[in-house]
Amino acid sequence: MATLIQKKVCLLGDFSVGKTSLSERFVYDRFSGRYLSTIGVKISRKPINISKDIMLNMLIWDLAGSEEFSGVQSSYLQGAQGAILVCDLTRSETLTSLKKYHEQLEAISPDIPIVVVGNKIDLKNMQEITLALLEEQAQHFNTVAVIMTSAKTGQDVEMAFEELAEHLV
Ligand code: G3D
Ligand code: MG
Repeated sequence: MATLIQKKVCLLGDFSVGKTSLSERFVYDRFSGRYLSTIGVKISRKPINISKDIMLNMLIWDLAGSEEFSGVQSSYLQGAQGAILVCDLTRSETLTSLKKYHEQLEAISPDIPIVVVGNKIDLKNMQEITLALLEEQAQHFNTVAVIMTSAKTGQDVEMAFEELAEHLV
C-alpha cells in the first residue's frame, strides 16, 4: 500500500494575479474566467502520485479578499510546507510585491521550498515582466522553480505545482 503524505501549500500574490484560477486549473482542470472574490480562505485538496510507493495529498490554501491588501494573516501561513508566489506578467508591480509576501512567509514559516510563478503568459502583447526579471527576483528566495503559466490555457500549471510537490516529499 502506498504511503500517504499530506502537505500544506500557500498561494501568495496580489489581488487578481490568478491565484484562484491556478488552483482551479490544477485541481479541477477548469477555468471559469470569473471568480467571486473568495471570502476568507479556500482549501482545495489534490492527490499527486509521487512514485508507486508515495501519494501526496496537496492541501492548497487560497487566500481571498482584503487580507491581500492589509497583509496576510499569520494563521494562513502557519504550518505551510511549501509556497507558490504568483505575479501577473502584465503588471510589473505584482512582481515587486512578492518581496513583501516572502517577508511575511519567512516570519511564520521560514526556509520552505518556493515556486515563483508568472501567470497570464497567454496575454502575449501585454507582458511587462520577462523571464529574466522573474528569475532575478526569485534568486532572493528559497526558490526551487520559476515558471510562466496560463491558468486560462492551462500552460505549465501542472508543472508549477508538481515541481513544488517533488520538493515536499
Ligand atoms: P486572484 O485569485 O489572484 O485574485 P483570480 O485572481 O484567479 O480571481 O483571477 C483574476 C482575473 O484574472 C480573473 O479575471 C481571471 O479570469 C483572470 N485570469 C487568471 N488567470 C489568467 C490567465 O492565465 N490568463 C488570463 N488571460 N486571465 C487570467 P476577471 O475578469 O474575473 O477579473
Ligand atoms: Mg482569488
